Amino acid sequence: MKAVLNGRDAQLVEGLTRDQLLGVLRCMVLSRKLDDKEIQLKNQSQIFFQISGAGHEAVLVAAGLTLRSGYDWFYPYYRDRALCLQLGVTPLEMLLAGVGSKNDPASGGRQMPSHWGHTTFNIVSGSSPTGTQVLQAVGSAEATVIYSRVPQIPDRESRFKDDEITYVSLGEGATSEGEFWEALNAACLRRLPVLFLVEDNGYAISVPVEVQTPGGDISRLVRSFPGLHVDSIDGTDFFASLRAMRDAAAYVRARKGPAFVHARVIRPYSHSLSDDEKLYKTPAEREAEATRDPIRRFTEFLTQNGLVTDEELAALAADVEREVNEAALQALAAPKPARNTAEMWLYSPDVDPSSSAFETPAHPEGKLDTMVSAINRTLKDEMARDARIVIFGEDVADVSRKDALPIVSGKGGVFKLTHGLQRLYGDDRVFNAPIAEASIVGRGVGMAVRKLKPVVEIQFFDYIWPAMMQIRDEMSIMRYRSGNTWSCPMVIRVPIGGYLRGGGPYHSQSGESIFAHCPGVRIAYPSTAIDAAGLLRTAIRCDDPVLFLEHKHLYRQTYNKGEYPGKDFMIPFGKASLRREGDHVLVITWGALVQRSLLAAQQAEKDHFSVAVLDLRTIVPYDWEAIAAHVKRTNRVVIAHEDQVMCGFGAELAARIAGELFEHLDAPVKRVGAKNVPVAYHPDLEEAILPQSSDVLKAIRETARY
Ligand SMILES: Cc1ncc(C[n+]2csc(CCOP(=O)(O)OP(=O)(O)O)c2C)c(N)n1
Repeated sequence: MKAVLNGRDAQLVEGLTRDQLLGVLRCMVLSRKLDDKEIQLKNQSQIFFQISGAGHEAVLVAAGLTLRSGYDWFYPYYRDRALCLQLGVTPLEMLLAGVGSKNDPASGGRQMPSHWGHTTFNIVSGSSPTGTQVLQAVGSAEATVIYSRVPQIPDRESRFKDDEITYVSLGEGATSEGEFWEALNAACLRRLPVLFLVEDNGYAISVPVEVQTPGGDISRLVRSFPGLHVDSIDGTDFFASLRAMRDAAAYVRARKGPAFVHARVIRPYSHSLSDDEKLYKTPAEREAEATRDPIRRFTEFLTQNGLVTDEELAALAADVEREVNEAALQALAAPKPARNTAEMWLYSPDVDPSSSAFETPAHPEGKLDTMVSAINRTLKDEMARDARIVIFGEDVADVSRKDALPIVSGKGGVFKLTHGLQRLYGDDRVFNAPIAEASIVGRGVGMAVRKLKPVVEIQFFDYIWPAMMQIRDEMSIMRYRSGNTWSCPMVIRVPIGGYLRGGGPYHSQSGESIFAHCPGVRIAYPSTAIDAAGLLRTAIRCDDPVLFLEHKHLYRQTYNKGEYPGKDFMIPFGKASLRREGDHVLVITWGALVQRSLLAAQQAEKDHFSVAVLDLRTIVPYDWEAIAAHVKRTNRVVIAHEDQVMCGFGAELAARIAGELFEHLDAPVKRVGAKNVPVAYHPDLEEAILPQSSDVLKAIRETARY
C-alpha cells in the first residue's frame, strides 16, 4: 500500500481518493445499520427472518469495488449485503425483501431476505441450500466461454462480455458440501472464468472450522488444483481484501483460469436471530473477534491517517441512520403480495407447452426406426435449428480426445442417444462431464440462467440422486422463487426403468412420482419413437425445465418403432394418446406398461371385455380431461405403471378419480405396479417384482367383473 499521508485531497490509497474511502466506510456502516434495523423489525415481528452480513463487510465492499455491476455475474452468499449495496441494490429493496413485499425485486415475497437477486445488476436469484450456488456459478462462467466460442449463436454479443467474470461466494462451512468440490473440479478442468470467495467466519452455526475442514484452512487444501489462483487474507482488513480481489479478478479476466480467495472474517451477530452464539463461543473468543471488527478497523485507519474527523464520522452515521429509517418506513408501507398470486410463476407465463402452438403435423419419412434413432435425430435437428443448445453429461461425447475423432466411430452415450452430435456440432456444444450428477444439473442451471439451452444427460435414473438438490431446490424453483425474474429452462434426459433381465437394483429404477412431487418441473415419459421425437422437441422449445424420461427397455423395441416425423413435429404436453379403443374398462398407463397393457387388453377381449388403453405420455402436466372423459364413458379404471404401487404416481390419479369422478365409477380404481422392493437381479425375481401383462389382465378382469 502506498504510504498514507496526512491530508485530505489528492492522496490516493490503493488508487482510492478520500471520497472513495469515505464511500467504502459508508457502505460498510450502511450494511451494518441495515442488519441492525432488520433485527429491530424482526423483534417487533414486522419482518419474519433475519440473517446478518455483520463482520463480512470489508471484503465484500472490496469485492463490490473490484467487480463490475451489471457486467460481471454474481452468485452471492446470504451474508453478502455489503457487496449487493456496492453493486447497486438499495436499502429499500433490501427491506422490501424483509417485509416480503410484492415489490421486492429479488423474489416478490417468496424468499427470505438476504437471498439476493436483481436482474439489473446480474445478481442471480440465490437459494438457501449451502453450496448449490457454486455449481451454478461455474455454469454461468461456462456460458461465457460457450458464447465466446460459438459464433452461430445469432445475438451472442448481447449475451456476454469478452472479459466478464462470474463471482460466487460461500462460507467455510459450505466448502464441506460435495457440490463445492464438484464445482472446483469443473472450474479447474475447463479453466473457467469464475472467482470463488470463501468468507470464513470460523463457524457454521455452532460448528467451528476445524470440525469442517481438515487443518482448519480451506485455502491450504485447494492450492494443488491446477490453474487455480489461490489467495488467503484477513477479510476484515479492507486494503488486504481489495488487493486480493483485484489480483484474483485480474487473473480471471485475463482468462488464466479460476481464482479462489479465502477471507477470514468475523461473525459478531450469531448465525441468525434463531441462534445465540453465547451458547458455544466463550466470552474471550467473542472479545477477541470484536477487536477485528472491520468497521472499527477501517474507521481507525481513516482517523489515524487524518482522512476523517469525528464530526464527519458522526454526520456519516446520522446520514446512514436517516436513510435506513426512511427506507424502513417505506418498506413497511409497501404492498404485500396478494394471496391469489400464491400459485403464480411456477412456469413460464409466455410459453405454454400444452398449447396448440406445440401441436404441429408430422411429415413421416416412410422408414420405421427405433426410439433411439428418433431421439438422436431430434437432437441433431434441434441443435441445427438453435445454436444455444449444449449437450453434456457422462460419456455423451463421441470422444474427449479430439485426435481420435477421425479414426474411431465415437461413443455418443452408453445407449448411443447422442452419437455423432459432437462430430456435427463440435466439442464446445457437445462434451463429456466428470461423473458428478449434481455438477451436471447445477452447471446446466447456471447456463440456462444465461439463456443457453442445456440438454443434459443423467446416465441412469438410478444415479440421479446426487442431483436431487439441484433439481428440487434449484432448477424447479428458480422462476417461482425469483418472482419470474430468473428462469432456467433446460432439459434433463434420463434413461429409466427395468425389464432388462439382469439390471438389478441400480439399473432398473423407476420413480417419476418423486419428481412429480417437485413443483416447477415438467415430466415427459414417451412410450413410442414418434412420441419421443415430438415430446423431446416440445421439451427443448418450451420455456420450463423438463425431466425427459426415456425407458431403456423401449429404446430398441420393434413394437414402438415409428417413422421420423420431421424437423418440426411437436406434441403438446398434457395430451394423452388413446392407444386402444374400448368401452368396459379404461387402463391409464405410460412408459413400459403401455405395451403390457395393450397385450393385456387384447387378452381381455377373449373374455369379451372391451378395454381402452390411454397412454398419458406426460406426467406433469397430465391429461385430466382425457382421463375424465374416458372414466365417464367406461366407469371402470385400472392404473398401470412400472413404479412401485406404494406412493407411485397412480396413487395421485386414483385419489383424484375417486375424489372428482366418484359418481361415475362402477368399481374401485385398481392400481397395478411393482412390488414394494428394489428390482432384484435374477430375471425370475425381476419378473416377480415388476408388473407384467398378466398382472394388468388380472386387474382388468377383476375390475370388469366387480
Ligand atoms: C445444504 C444445507 N444444509 C444445511 C443448511 C442449514 N444451514 C444454514 S446456514 C448453515 C451454516 C453455514 O455455514 P457457513 O457456510 O460457514 O456460512 P456462515 O453462515 O458461517 O456465513 C447451515 C448448516 C442449509 N441451509 N443448507
